[in-house]
Order: sequence, then structure tokens, then C-alpha cells
Amino acid sequence: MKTIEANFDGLVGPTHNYAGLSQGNKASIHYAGKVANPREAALQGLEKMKALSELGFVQGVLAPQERPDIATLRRLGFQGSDSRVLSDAAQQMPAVLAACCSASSMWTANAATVSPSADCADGKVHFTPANLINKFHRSIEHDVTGKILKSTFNNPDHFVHHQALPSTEYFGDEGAANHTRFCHEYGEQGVEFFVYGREAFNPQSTSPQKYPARQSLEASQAVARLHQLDPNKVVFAQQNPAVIDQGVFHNDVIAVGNRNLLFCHEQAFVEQAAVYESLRKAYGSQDFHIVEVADQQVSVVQAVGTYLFNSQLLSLDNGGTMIVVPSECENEPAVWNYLQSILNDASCPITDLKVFDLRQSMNNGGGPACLRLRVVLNDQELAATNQHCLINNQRFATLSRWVKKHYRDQLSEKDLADPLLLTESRTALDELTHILNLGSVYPFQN
Ligand code: SUG
Repeated sequence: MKTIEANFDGLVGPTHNYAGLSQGNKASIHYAGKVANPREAALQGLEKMKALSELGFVQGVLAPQERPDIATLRRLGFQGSDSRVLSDAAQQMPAVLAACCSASSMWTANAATVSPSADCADGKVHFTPANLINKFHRSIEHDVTGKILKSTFNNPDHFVHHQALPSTEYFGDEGAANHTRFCHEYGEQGVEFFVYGREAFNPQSTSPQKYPARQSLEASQAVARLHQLDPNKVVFAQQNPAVIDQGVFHNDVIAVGNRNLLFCHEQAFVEQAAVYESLRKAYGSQDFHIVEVADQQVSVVQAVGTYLFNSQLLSLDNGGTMIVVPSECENEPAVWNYLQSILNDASCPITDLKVFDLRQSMNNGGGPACLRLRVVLNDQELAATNQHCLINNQRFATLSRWVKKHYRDQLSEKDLADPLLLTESRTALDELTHILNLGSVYPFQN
């Protein structure tokens, strides 16, 4: 039986905008208030999906959320018609309205943590939606995320869907952005690597001073338990608080792994040498590669500015590994020179490079790896997956047409209360649920 790693990218929703919602995420704060282009954002994302599917990778798509989130605004006491809810919120609490309009579900690395069936004691693929409790605009995603995941992986013989962890900072969970899996072949049992920012129940533990550590150790441990992982095949490591304070708000901004390869900055983890040792021990063979980047080669500031580590590492049929980076890497000489040097180094497992323009997402702090959720699937599990959510040239064409029909090419804060935006968004999403055969996943459809 063949087992592959599929990448499920988030389709950018029609309300993509720059609201400066994520303290600790430098790009989000820097671009606050700028005019966004939702149409371009969605098309940039689709181009990446199409390109990777054409290269032979299994590529899926996850639907966006309903935004503006009228249901949440009503929960907060806004009443009357939908237009009234929007106008009152805009007048009384514009920051809350902006949060309820964010298209942040596009970053599906934060949608959930996924463990492949080979790692889970019951032999099924496990999904735990991330509660994303640290940011209000993200904390309102997990309910619908769970529904979308259930419609995409809709077969209890193969897929187990857990509830998100309790919605409290004690169990702050950011999903796959802080989770990496190492394995020899995708179908074999792997090592699951959970990176946390702080220990919620240990007041003595170290944590960042300036910016929040979004993931708690206790959340990572809970996910490992829920997924029935073998404790000998799980490694927990703390993210270096000093780099969180420099804008590394998720581990996937400073480290990425695939198969037997870890690519990371030398300042990524607390007690980095011990982390490497634990990974090697859990992996169990000598064939484990670590490509560590020194601060002298690429500084943390440069890594955060270019998202070098928010890359995708994809296994090629010829045994090589392709690194997928955002075009910001091309524009920073230190990073670009570094990438050229590893491609020219025969001993480095990274052999190929692909660059994508993802600027619309990057301006909110979301690179290639943020935009995708990895789901390892064997033949049967892939066959049990909703086939309408897999990208091929035809689906790409349908989705591109759909984006061009429904999306605006400009959006700024003053547009968020426009009742027409709500109508446009719902019309688009209703059509999308048919294209992707999702059934009714949105509050407005129930
Ligand atoms: O949670 N940005 C997202 C970016 C998430 C990136 N994901 C990963 N690293 N996996 C966040 O900070 C900004 C929205 C705004 O400011 O309008 C935002 O939510």
C-alpha cells in the first residue's frame, strides 16, 4: 500500500484584509490598515496549489470560514438585522468587527494537528482542531474548522475527529504550526515533534517577555494523548523564548521538517543539542539529517522577514527534497545566497527550489507552510477523502473562475461593515460548498 503526504491549503476567503490583529506577528502589525486585494490573495494561493499538483503532489483545498461572522457578533450582543449588527459593531467596536471579518482561516497549518494512522494506536488518522485561543479573531475558527474537516475527511472507518481543547490559555493550541513529524517512509510509524512556547501549569518555567507564547506544553501533551501516540515516539521541545520575542510566533517560522530531515535556525529551541539528541533517539536510526542555519548565515530578523523556514519540504520521486519558499527569500541577499549554497552542496538533502509569490498572505505573516495542513494518507484513506476537495487542473479552473466572479480586488477596514460584502461572501461560500461537495458547514446555511 502506498502512503503519501497530502497538503491541504486554505482557500483565502473573500474578506481578506489587513487589520493588524496579531501582536507578536511583525508583518500583521506592519501592514495594519493597508488596502488588501482578496482576489489576488486567493489566486496566489490557488497558483501554488496548482503548481504543486502539476508536479505530482497530492494537493487538497480547505474551504474558508463565513466572514463577517454575524453569529459571533450576535453572541456579543449586537442585534437586529444583519446590516444593523454590522453597522452597530462598526460604530461601537470597530476592532471587534475587524476580528470577526478576518480571513485568517486561510493559514491551515493552524487549523488542526493531524496524526497519520501509522502513528495512532487505533490505526486511524486523528484530527484535533486548534483552539487558537491566544487571538480573538482566530479563537472563533475552530467550530467551523471542525465541520469543514469532517466534511473533507468524512469516513469514521478511517478518520477520528476530536473536539478542540478547552478554550483557555492553559491549553492554548495552534495546531500543526507547532508540530512536525519525522519518518523513514510516510506509511511507517513516525516521531511526532511538538514544540511549545510555555508551560501553563508551571509558574517557574521560562517564557517570552514581550510577545505571547501561544502554545502550551499541556496542550501539546493533550493532543498526543488524544491521538493515542506511542510515548516513545513523541518529543516535546520548548521554543526559544528569545526568538518568540523577535517575532517567531509559531515554530514553523523558525523550523520545518519532513521525513528524516529537520531544517532549522540554530536559535530555534531551548537546549537545542538535547532536542536533537531526543529526536535522534526517538527516530532510532543514524539516517536523521539536521540542517542547522547559523545566525551568522541568516539572522533571526532575516528569517522572520523572509520566512525562509516557513518553507515546505517536499519529497521528490528521485529521492531529493524540494524546498518551497516565498519570493521574499529572493529579495534578501543573505537568504538567497544561503539557499544557493545548500543547493550546490552535494551533502545537503535539499536538492531543488521553488519560489512562489504569496505576498498578499505574507503581509499578514503567512508563508507557504502556514497556508498548508499536512495530512499523510494511505491509498484507502485517500480514496475515503472527499474527492471534490482535491486539486487538479479542472478544479483549479473552477475555483479560479469562482474567485474572479465573487471576490473584490480591494478591501480595507471601512468596507467591512458594508452589508453587500456579507451578501457577496455568503453567495460565494454557498456556491463553494457545492463545488467542494461539503454540505452545510456554515452558520448561515443552517
Ligand atoms: O495567526 N496572521 C496569522 C498568521 C498565521 C501564520 N501561520 C503559521 N505560522 N502557521 C496569525 O498571526 C493576521 C491578521 C491581521 O492582522 O489582519 C493574522 O491573523
